[in-house]
Amino acid sequence: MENFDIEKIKFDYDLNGVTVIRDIIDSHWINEMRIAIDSILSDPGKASIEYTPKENTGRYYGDFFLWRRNKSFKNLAFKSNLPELAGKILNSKSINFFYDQLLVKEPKTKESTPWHHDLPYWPIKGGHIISFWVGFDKVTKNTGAVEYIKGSHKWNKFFAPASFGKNTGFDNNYKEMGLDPMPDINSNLKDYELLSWDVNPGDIIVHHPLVIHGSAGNFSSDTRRRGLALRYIGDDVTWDDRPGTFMTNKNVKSILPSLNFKNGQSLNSELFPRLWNS
Ligand SMILES: O=C(O)CCC(=O)C(=O)O
Repeated sequence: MENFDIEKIKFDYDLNGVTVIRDIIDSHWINEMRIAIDSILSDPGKASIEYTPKENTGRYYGDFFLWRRNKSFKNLAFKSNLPELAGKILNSKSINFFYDQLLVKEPKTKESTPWHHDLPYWPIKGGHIISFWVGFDKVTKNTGAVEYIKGSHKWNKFFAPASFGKNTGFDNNYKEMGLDPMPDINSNLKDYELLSWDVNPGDIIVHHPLVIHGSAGNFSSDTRRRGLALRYIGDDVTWDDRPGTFMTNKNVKSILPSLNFKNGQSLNSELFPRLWNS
């Protein structure tokens, strides 16, 4: 592992639910991934979502499981230092890949990412779950840096997922869960302590599956915001067959093999492969 203070990262992650690690992704990955992202953007996948309505400027593009159709996404997720880093932060003996999610906000994109936490979207349970948000541009508040509510992973709450865009079809899935909606955070911002970082390509943000987060649009006229969230899981994670999770969405299902996992079963499989052992 690189020369950074893993104990400090673990401390901040446990306390705040999020932290930043500077300069951890080698520049060859950044260059390769910029090409890969542009190739995906010019040939959108079957489960991709255009969150920006046609009449608006900019483009907010979302997509899932890119590693299954693009070698560069697979190489970054599988062969970089990230699986080992996940194992070290989570104190897990093994690490499997859960999935990757592309979140691009082109210049002049007004659409925000609503406040949400990730775990309610997912058909899994356990403590060994972590996300790395990797940017391929310099990202600032003006271009849509993700903001996090400090310590919200410890609220002991499980709020209903919010759909990232209108008419995406996901709302119907999420309604099936019957969970309480996220409180109106934007109207009460003074009640919350927010954390966010300007990041350069090479830096990553590490976040907990229950920390509440969201982002504004990309208000720049010329700077892109290409982000990729990589989700890793460890020893104690099992399948949780709750209704309405994002993998029950028909478009997401269309890009996956059939999911025959039973409640409580390990995910270790071709779809969620083992990437690292201590
Ligand atoms: O990139 C964004 O705006 C949101 C990212 C996010 O929700 C995530 O990484 O889980």
